[in-house]
Amino acid sequence: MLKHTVLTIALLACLVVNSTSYDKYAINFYPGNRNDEPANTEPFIKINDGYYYFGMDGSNWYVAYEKCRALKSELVTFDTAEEFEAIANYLKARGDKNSYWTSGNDLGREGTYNWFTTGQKFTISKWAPGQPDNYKGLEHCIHMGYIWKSSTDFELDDRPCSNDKNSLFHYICEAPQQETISLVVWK
Ligand SMILES: [Ca+2]
Ligand SMILES: [Ca+2]
Repeated sequence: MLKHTVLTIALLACLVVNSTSYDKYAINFYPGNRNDEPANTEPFIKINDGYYYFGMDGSNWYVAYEKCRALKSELVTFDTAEEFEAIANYLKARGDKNSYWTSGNDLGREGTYNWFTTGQKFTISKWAPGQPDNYKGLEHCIHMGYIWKSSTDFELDDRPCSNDKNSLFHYICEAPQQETISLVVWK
């Protein structure tokens, strides 16, 4: 949608420029949101530089992914420890100790944990003690939560992606990075 809008503006700009004097009219495009115009990002919540949706219905990993895709987003990927901490702090601030699916899994290659959204390997070390353990050889999808009864913070763990009534978790969807432009017309 955004690309179409930009293209449409660009085409209109060409028409205006072509049909009028170059001396009299100039159109400048600027990246970003120069006047901090409010943008409606519902149902996504802005946390640091990202936009996230917290799905509160219990779903297996595949259903969670489908629900994020239906919102034109993906299950969350933690590119940095800071991003993980920001989400954990947000949940802690609202007293939320639920488990949430992420896009992480080792479905492709057992023992190799990638973010499904980006294809990148895990670079953060937020595993709960003793995890990932691939318990009974059935655990391939990664959730964040208070993993053990003794846990005092959010950490990561592998659990069965589906076919497990004890692994129906909430989920975090992450919207693609937003791009905004400002259009200034001089005349
Ligand atoms: Ca596994
Ligand atoms: Ca596990």
